[in-house]
Amino acid sequence: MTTVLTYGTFDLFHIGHLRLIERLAGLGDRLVVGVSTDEFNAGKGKKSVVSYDDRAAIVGAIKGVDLVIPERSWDQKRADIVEHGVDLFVMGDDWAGKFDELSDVCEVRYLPRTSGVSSTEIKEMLRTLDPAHIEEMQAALGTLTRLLEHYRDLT
Ligand code: C2G
Repeated sequence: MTTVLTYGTFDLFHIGHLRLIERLAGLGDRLVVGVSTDEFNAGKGKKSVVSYDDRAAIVGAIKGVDLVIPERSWDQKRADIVEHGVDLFVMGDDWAGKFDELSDVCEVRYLPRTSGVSSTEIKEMLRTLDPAHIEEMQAALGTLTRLLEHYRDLT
């Protein structure tokens, strides 16, 4: 019985998250996923679009996930590994080397990320659709148009 553990925010759940979870489910018999709480994210200066309860529910419903635990702090990993009898701790390679210090209590591995998708990029796209942003763009367009008209009159 191999128990695998990982952590993440899993905000705006996308194919990159799914591909990672599918690969982790294939590496062991039991998969435990730590989902970062809204308070923990706030401490990191991050705000998720989707609440912790909903992110945890979504991750918990993914085939292959056996247990979802709240991630409340950076330093809970070692205790979680012992508490859940973890054999293999895995993160995407954007965290490469960051958790090597845990290799005295279990195997630590990093897997290649899925390229071309991230919650940050999705948020950026959503931001451009934000009415306030559209207003800003319209104001800038108005200024440009006036400038061009003024320039045309000069020439
Ligand atoms: N991921 C991936 N491919 C992507 C995006 C993310 O494989 N295109 C992986 C990340 O490498 C990570 C997991 O999906 O292992 C979750 O990513 P995030 O939700 O961005 O989580 P993060 O903010 O990195 O939180 O204590 C660790 C933190 O909780 C990690």
